[in-house]
Amino acid sequence: MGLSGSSHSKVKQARILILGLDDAGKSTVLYKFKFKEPFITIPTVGFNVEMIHTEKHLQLTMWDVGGQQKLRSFWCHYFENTDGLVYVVDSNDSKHLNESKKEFQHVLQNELIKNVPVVLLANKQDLPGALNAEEITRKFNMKRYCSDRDWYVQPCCALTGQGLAEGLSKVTEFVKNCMKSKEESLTCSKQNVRLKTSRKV
Ligand SMILES: Nc1nc2c(ncn2[C@@H]2O[C@H](COP(=O)(O)OP(=O)(O)O)[C@@H](O)[C@H]2O)c(=O)[nH]1
Ligand SMILES: [Mg+2]
Repeated sequence: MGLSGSSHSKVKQARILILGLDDAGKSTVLYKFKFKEPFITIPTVGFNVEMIHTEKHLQLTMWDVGGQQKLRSFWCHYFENTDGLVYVVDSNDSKHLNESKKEFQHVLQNELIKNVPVVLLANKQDLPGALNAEEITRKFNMKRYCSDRDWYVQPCCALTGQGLAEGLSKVTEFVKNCMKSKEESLTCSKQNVRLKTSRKV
């Protein structure tokens, strides 16, 4: 998380990672966030990255990283300094839900992702077999695996954009909370340093 711009316009930057299995809809989500238009995606090899302003003083850099099995071992190279995780699930793909859950839990266990807030997008709600948000919450054991962080499960359809604005505003809210508590703990530790130094004198 950093600051940029002149002293008049301090824009806070946050780094958001979009992960999930291949075909879950990550790139569709990213481009719908960015352009609000339907977008034809091709399988992502490597990553896509876009800057998105959700508020005047907050810019999200969103990284959409390829989710094919052979690419998943590269996910961890993107973990450092992550301020928020968007995990995209194809709620209609019952065959791959367990695999998606396993990858999700693997990510959460990483030390670099500790306490990072999560918005899980239960995507493809337009399809008839899609599990709803409650079912996905239960299936992904969110209460247990995300007990150390802010989390939210948002049902959506990335093709039409339904539910995405709510998902993005949750990401923004969580990131702002995190920034606030980091700033508070920084102020706290500065005060402690000042106290310790003044005691020495
Ligand atoms: N029916 C439906 N299809 C979707 C939705 N979101 C994405 N798709 C389709 O799912 C496929 C994979 O999407 P893509 O964004 O490339 O997935 P990625 O591999 O996770 O980046 C594409 O054919 C998309 O058009 C959705 O909400 N509903
Ligand atoms: Mg993609």
